Amino acid sequence: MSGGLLGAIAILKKTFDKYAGSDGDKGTLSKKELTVMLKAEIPGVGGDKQEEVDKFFKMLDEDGDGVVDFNEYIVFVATLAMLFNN
Ligand SMILES: [Ca+2]
Repeated sequence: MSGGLLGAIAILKKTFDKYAGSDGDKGTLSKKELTVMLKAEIPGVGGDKQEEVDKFFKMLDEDGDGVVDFNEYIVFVATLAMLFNN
């Protein structure tokens, strides 16, 4: 799988796995993992400020269970895509 839309999806999954696997449950992003991901992948969105990270985390963690799973992450990526489209 490379290039095109499927390639993009594979990259999204790989990116999630890379950060989600750094501590605890490999299927979810903790707030710490999300912070690292924001800083590395989307510099300039406020990953340096704890309140910005908290805001992002709250936005991503739709079911409020304290971790971001793959579905919640994909919703976030789709939201980013919509922002870029405007
Ligand atoms: Ca969640």
